[in-house]
Amino acid sequence: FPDKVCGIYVTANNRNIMLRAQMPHIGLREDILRQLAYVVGKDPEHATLYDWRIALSHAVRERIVDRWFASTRRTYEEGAKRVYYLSMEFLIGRLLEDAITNLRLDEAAELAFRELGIDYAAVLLDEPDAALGNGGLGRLAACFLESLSTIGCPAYGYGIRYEHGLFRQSFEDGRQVEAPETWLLQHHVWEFERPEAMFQIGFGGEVREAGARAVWEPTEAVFAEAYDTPIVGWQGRWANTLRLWSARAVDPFDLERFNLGDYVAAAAPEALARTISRVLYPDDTTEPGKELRLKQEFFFTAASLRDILRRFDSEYDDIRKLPAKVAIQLNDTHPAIAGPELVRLLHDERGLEFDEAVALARGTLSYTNHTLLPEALEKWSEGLMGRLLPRHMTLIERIDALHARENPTRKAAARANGQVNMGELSFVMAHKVNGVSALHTELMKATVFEDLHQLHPDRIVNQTNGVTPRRWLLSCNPRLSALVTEAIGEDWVDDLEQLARLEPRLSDAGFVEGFAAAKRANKVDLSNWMAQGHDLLVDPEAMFDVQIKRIHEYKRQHLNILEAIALWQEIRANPDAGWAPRVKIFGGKAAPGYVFAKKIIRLINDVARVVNADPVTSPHLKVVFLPNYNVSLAERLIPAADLSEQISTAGKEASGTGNMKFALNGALTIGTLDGANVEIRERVGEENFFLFGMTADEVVNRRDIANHAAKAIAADTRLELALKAIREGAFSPKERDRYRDITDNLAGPDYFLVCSDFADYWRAQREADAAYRDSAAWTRKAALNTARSGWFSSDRTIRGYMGEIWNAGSLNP
Ligand code: B1N
Repeated sequence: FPDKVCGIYVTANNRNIMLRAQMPHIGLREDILRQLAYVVGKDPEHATLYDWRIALSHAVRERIVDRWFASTRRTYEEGAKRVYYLSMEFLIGRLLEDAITNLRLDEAAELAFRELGIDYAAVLLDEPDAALGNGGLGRLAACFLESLSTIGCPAYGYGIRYEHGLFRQSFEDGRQVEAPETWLLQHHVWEFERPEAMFQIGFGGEVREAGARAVWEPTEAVFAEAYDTPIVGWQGRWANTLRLWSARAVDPFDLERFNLGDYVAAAAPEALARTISRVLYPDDTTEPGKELRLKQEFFFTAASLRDILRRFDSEYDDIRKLPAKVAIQLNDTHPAIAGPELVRLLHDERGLEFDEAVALARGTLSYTNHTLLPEALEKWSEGLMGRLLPRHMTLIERIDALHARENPTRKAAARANGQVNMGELSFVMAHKVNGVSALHTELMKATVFEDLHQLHPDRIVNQTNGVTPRRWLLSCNPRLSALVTEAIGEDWVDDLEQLARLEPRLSDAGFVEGFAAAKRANKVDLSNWMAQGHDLLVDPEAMFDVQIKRIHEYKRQHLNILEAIALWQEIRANPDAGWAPRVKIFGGKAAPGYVFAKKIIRLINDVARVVNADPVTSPHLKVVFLPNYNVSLAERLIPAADLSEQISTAGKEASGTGNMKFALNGALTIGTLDGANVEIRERVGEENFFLFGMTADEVVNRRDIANHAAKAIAADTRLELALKAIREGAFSPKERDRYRDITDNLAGPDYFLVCSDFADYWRAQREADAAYRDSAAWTRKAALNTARSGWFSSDRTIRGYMGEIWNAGSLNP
């Protein structure tokens, strides 16, 4: 445990704090009551769940702070290299249970609340999700932060403190309705405001040449104010910081206008400045192309770089040490402006030669690509970029010129056709570029970065994504975790490959029964929750078949619902064929402007209404779309899943991380050879994975076949009948052509090859049915999925980044 834990505290209290640091459960109940009285200001008699939650959070937070200070001190003492993870999104979800798990306070907290007569589970559930992200990219950033702390790698996450995270989703008449999410309305216990860490960030204006250097004189400016959240790792051995920036006006209030009675105009500067950190763009793999988005990107990137250099300056006096002491990871291209901005700081503001500034920046920066979808590859018009960031525009031109000088055979440039290509820019400004699964990395080399890869064959590396086992097994699935710990001890929690030691236990009937019982109990819990909260009655004996992720054509939720329709029709035609009962569960949000994805949501809801009301099929098939899918709902669903739907068009899903969470929790995957599915299948064994569909290469060839969709439909009566039912209004009798867009698309261009993959998907689903009927064999396959998923820990991924990209070490004792 870190020494000098509480050197700075008043001596009278020292002994208690010492004790608490080593044994955090000591005095927890007293601390909760103290916090309730003196921080929340409530008498236990009148405390609400909210009050108890705030009191508990403060009691837990106290126990993190000592470790947090100790970690920072250690980093300074050792002169260690720091890692900075710049990300537009951090989808952290709830923090209280995470902190309690990592400090191992669960039993003490449960006991304390039992003694107090308060429902502990309800206290935990009272916390709103911090939904500062859209999906996989943001959740990955959150898993990485937790792993960095568990490993003890000195690191900071940098992002935006959005006032409103991802919208809240509800359904009206089956349609998605978006409402603003208001996570900050309640007191956010975990953050510390840092008014002293404030930077002025400029936009627009002119560039003035001053001798060899240029001076940028922006016309508009806002303040970036820091808020820090400690992120504690497993067993509280280390804590890092998530620093989020909030925008505020430089001149918050126009008194002259106010005195003239124009109150709205008087408050306008503040409102305008604050819009920068007002809302998260609700995009996942689509490009919004909005000026405000570019402002957000520059705002948080510039503030983070200033902060990083300030911290560097406080320790070192030679800027040439920057790459040795600082590693900055760009989470996709959203912070790509870091390249030119860092060059500007080094060249314009610190007087380094341009070429040296570029070399130092490149040694410090690295870039992760998360998607190859053309619509998600960020490009900004030169007009917009030149207006908002005139100096950066010139620097990008010079970076291109330098790179062309270094590489005379180079074809493309970051600045081309009136646009700035942020992927190209990130590539040339990074010493390493990584993909997020083996397949994705190979496709990067062969497609979007083909030319640059030829020039720099050592720059692209792979780091397959991972998930934190603390949240995604230990805390979300207590039954399975307890079973695992009983079987192999608890070292698996931060050494997930230990799960392999479960394999020999598969010949032990007691263990296998325990595994099946844990899954069953999780399914009963989920059924009860769906009955109470959503008025849905499902049979926990049925197979729970789950697809939870953003709604996107390439993820093909419509393939899944087409199969449900075909199955429904087939059961109706032949109700006594001994069907394996199924509950198809969907969850996910569509970007508000993504019309087709919203149609898919409505179709699923319409199908659910019709199918669930059919007395003939209802013992065998239910369809459920749970609203407002978020991290907390994932934690509830994944432990209860039997079948994990990972059915994207091959070549389109960069990695996926939900796929890993399901396998880890003992669900079998039905999936294509896409993203990390490929690696999951390799590890869990092909006999424990339901594979279907075309490969990435076959997908490309299939598109060249004229009328590929029509041909697939003509060859498959089931598909034809399912499409016909939609077209004839079986699920929208009052508006028969409601789904014309979908059926026309599927029968026509069908770019994502839903029809071409349908027959093979159907076959794989029936194989899953047959496998599920043999429950002993199924349990064995499920347990093998858990036992062989150890490699998918984000600890492994982070160690890969530390070794291959950051050259950073761990300070954990
Ligand atoms: O990043 C995840 C991957 O597991 C997923 O396969 C991938 O789809 C996801 C623009 C994105 N790629 N690109 C985004 C998010 C927000 C935005 O505004 C693009 N998300 C992914 C983690 O590697």
